[in-house]
Amino acid sequence: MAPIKVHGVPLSSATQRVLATLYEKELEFELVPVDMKAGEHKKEPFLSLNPFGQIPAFEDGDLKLFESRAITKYIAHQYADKGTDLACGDTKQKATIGVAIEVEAHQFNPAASKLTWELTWKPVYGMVTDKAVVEENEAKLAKVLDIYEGRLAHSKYLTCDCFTLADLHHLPTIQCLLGTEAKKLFDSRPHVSAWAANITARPAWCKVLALEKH
Ligand SMILES: N[C@@H](CCC(=O)N[C@@H](CS)C(=O)NCC(=O)O)C(=O)O
Repeated sequence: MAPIKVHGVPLSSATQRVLATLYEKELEFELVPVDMKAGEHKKEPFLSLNPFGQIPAFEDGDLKLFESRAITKYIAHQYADKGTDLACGDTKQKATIGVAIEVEAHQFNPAASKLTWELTWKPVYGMVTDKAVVEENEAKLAKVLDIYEGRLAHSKYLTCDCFTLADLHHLPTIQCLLGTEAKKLFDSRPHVSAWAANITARPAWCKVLALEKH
């Protein structure tokens, strides 16, 4: 049996971040489904894996982790010699990747995830989209994407000409936003648009999307 276990569901953006990393690294793993409708993530034994009751949770032998971005960093470093090098370069390059990872988590993701909730998930649950929230977060996301547009004019990916964890962490929310009216924010910025098209076409990411259909 594969020593790596991911507890989560293929539709969860945070779970997708971890699955994309495992596929990039060409690692074998077991996806252990969590029945969220039954509240399995709020009860034992799941709470022993993540006391905050959120997916994904991760096990590699006796190591147990949660928080998707911490999990991806562990995988990238522990399995550095496997598959795609997601943390490429020297210490200074790695520090730059670290900055871009923080920017995704603290600048891009707050606005992007509010938009995915308003534009994708609320309609799925029969709830009404709040236009004021959409407007506010589109403006916030536009500012971040302006900065990305400037960076991507100089390199193919966010930190250099290699695809790294900094790019990968954006995949779940970008994929979702490209199917909404917020796509216009990407389309209107040529470098951002090319980057988004490039990273969402990666074979590892396509494998994550294929899991949703099962
Ligand atoms: N910062 C966490 C966020 C995890 C998260 O928000 N997971 C969602 C699914 S994508 C969840 O478990 N939601 C249910 C809940 O919060 O009760 C991570 O990156 O792992």
